[in-house]
Amino acid sequence: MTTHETSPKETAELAAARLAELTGIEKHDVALVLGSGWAPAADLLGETLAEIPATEVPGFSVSGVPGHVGQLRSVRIAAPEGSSAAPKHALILGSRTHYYENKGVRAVAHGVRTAAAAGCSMVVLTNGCGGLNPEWPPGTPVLISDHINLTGASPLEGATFVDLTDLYSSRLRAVCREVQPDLPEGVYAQFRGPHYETPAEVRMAGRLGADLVGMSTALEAIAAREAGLEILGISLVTNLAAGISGQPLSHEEVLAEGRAAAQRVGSMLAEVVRRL
Ligand code: 8IG
Repeated sequence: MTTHETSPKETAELAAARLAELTGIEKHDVALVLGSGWAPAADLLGETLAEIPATEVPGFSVSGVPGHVGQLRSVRIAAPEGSSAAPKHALILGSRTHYYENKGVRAVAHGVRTAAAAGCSMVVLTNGCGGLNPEWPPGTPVLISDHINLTGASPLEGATFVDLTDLYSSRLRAVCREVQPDLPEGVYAQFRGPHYETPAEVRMAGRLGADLVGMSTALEAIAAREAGLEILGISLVTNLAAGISGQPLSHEEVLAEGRAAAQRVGSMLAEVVRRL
């Protein structure tokens, strides 16, 4: 008898099949990964057709982070007003596995791989992050223009040489700027976490060219590119990075800023997704 190890793609295909069965939606068009502060945006996107605990779908596990909801939601998004386009089906991944949870890179990449297997051609990766620019107060949404992966890890296995030029689609960034012309752009640096940075590490990230620091997104974006998805990345600055304001960082502050900004960034995101 030959044994066969299930590949990440096969696990994602199993998850997508189960998702289709549980939601009754055969194909999704766009996926959204909602990070810290973004969960309330799900309610503004459209009509919820189905909501499923992520734990009922192969490859997903419970999230250990307060403020992260472990639900998968299927939402019907109407076309923009005046358009005759068909409605879209959005798959909202309310749970994200972070690299710092030590569940491995397969768990980190499973959500975007499932999105691709479910038929999505695009993924919107959102996160809450620390900001280096003192002119971006907490509550500022920032388009991710590029990233610096400081985790030392890759979600790809074997000799998989994937091009990361224009990883964060300039086409999709332009759609965002149609909705909100003054939306700033920045480079996102992914640290491993779960501790926040020291002020010296934040200065280092700044010298390397980062404007934003966080603990997600970069590894997911790499896996999404491999899976053939077009990627939109949007950060919500929920705190100034360590040493920028002189104030200590707290997860409670992060959640409070997220709540305060949720309505505003939520409706912006809803309008962006209608136009995708
Ligand atoms: I929300 O200041 C949030 N996530 N690494 N640094 C890092 N991740 C974060 C931060 C931050 N704020």
